[in-house]
Amino acid sequence: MKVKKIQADDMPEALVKVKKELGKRAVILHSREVETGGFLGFFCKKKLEVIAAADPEPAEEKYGKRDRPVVVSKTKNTATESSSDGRTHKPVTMPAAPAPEIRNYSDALPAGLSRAERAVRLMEPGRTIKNELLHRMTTRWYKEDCPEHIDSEEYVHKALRKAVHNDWFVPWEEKGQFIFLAGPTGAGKTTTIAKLASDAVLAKGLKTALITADTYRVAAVEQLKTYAGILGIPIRVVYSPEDFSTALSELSDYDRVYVDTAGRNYMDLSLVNQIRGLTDQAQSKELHLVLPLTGKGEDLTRVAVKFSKLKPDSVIFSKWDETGSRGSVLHVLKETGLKASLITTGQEVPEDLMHASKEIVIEGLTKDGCYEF
Ligand SMILES: Nc1nc2c(ncn2[C@@H]2O[C@H](COP(=O)(O)OP(=O)(O)OP(=O)(O)O)[C@@H](O)[C@H]2O)c(=O)[nH]1
Ligand SMILES: [Mg+2]
Repeated sequence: MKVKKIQADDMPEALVKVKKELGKRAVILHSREVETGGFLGFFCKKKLEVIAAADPEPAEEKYGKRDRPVVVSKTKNTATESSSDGRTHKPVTMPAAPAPEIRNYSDALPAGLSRAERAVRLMEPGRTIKNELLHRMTTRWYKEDCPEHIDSEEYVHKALRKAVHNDWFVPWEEKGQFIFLAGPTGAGKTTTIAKLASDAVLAKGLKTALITADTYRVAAVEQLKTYAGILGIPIRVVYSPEDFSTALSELSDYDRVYVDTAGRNYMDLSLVNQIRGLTDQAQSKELHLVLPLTGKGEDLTRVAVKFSKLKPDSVIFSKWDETGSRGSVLHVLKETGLKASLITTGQEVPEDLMHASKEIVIEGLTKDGCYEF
């Protein structure tokens, strides 16, 4: 028996490599996540390590025969070089016409599982979560004795329910008097403040005011003034930390003061610190990061990591309606440990706003035309 240790980014890629290196009769004995590379414990990459084994193929089977069976064994979370776990494995017929080079992972999976794999890929949840979902689905498929037909949508849902945690979300409570929104340029900060202020004034009847520290764009001040005018609430425009201090004392008897900040490149730490210069002045306060889902998951995560220096109370994900790849939500929450509170779903003030939760996010990842199973 030939035994090989193979590393891959995820289970579908591992299956392809195993098939290529050991043939279609190969058996996966164990799999586990390992960290590779890096320097002094930094910059490590997560990989899936798979131990696979195969008996040499009989000479007459080496070339040409179509529809030959492949046997995939149960995967485990610990890696040892021991041989088979003693279980009898049900053979699975693989698709016809094996190409000399397998170009697509999906070729190595039954149709239902490859549909599920494609759905996960299109969500763009980032590599760690994608691998976790694929691992959960392939392990389940194997545990269920490798059925030829599966309900892809149910597979994806169940894997998501296990991978996404309730404690990645926090309720939107507004315990602070001064509520700051910050985030990259064009994220939807001002529009979201208008939605929140409308709710405070019209639904809750709170004494509400606005502050804008976004004086970089002439139109930005006008935009917030328009909303303040419609709601009949005061607005203060601040050009410096001193102005801000004055505005804080002038508005000290208001129940809620929403503070709009200028869109910034939060990859630049000095800009993050400028926001701190404002938030440090307020006693009862909250700070929320607005991240647009139209951005790439990796970029949003980088911004969130820099911004987490300010210990934001939550993340508001905006522009939910503008993308079919909402996996960035999972990417950011998993990688940063920040919690999601709200999701904005359009330009309409005040209605296009909803509370974030595990259920809403899972539905949003798989429904609304994001993926047709
Ligand atoms: N589709 C969609 N558009 C949104 C959403 N939120 C905001 N927008 C739009 O996005 C654009 C930018 O929104 P703003 O609220 O001005 O964004 P901002 O973060 O304040 O922008 P800057 O102040 O320039 O950094 C506007 O055209 C908004 O109407 C949303 O949830 N969905
Ligand atoms: Mg703005």
